[in-house]
Amino acid sequence: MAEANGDKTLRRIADEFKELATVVADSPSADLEVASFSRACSLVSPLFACLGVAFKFAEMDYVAKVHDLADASKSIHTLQSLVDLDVKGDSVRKAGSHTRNLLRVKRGLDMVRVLFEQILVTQGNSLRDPASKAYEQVFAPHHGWAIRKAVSAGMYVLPTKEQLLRKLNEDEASAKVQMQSYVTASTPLIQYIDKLFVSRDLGIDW
Ligand code: 1PW
Repeated sequence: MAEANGDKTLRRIADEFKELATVVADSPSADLEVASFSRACSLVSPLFACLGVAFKFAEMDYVAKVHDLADASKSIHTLQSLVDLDVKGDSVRKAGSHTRNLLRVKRGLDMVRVLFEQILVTQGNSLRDPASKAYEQVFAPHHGWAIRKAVSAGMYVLPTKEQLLRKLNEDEASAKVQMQSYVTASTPLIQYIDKLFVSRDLGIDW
């Protein structure tokens, strides 16, 4: 049983995102701390690692950007002020800006959300359809030909669902509960971040 094991990656992810969802549930103007956001995001990194060597680059990119947000949290308290500082400095879209990294990290969270959603409704042991759908929906529109090509090659060397669950120390039933819980909690959080951008006319399609 997964419960008997010390490693509860999925449970921790689900719990932290539930926390964040309650913070943003009240209002779109609620303050969300950069520190708690980046801490929750860092829990998702091992998931990318579990998807196999093909997603090493995705993992490295995600980890670096979450790390940048964690670093920013030392001097910037909320996500609102993080975005507003870049607006003031005219650096929203600049490579490496906190706001730009936030948008990329949000896409990582969204991709995991769609991935889980698809795993929950897909029969069988292959992750290829769930992962392809998640990538197509969230990242593909923003990636050039070379990256899309590399990712689609990576889809052929994904672990099976069974292998993924084993790495996560979950059985089918416990994984379902935690995945559904992440899907439910991450939805309002992702909407909240989108609103941070849209309400300032920054766009989210870049
Ligand atoms: C569930 C399994 C499926 C798919 C995972 C695919 C994730 C694909 C992400 C690959 C990203 C690695 C290459 C880096 C791309 C960067 O150019 C790009 N980053 C992202 C996350 O799109 C933009 O980053 P930048 O220019 O703002 O530093």
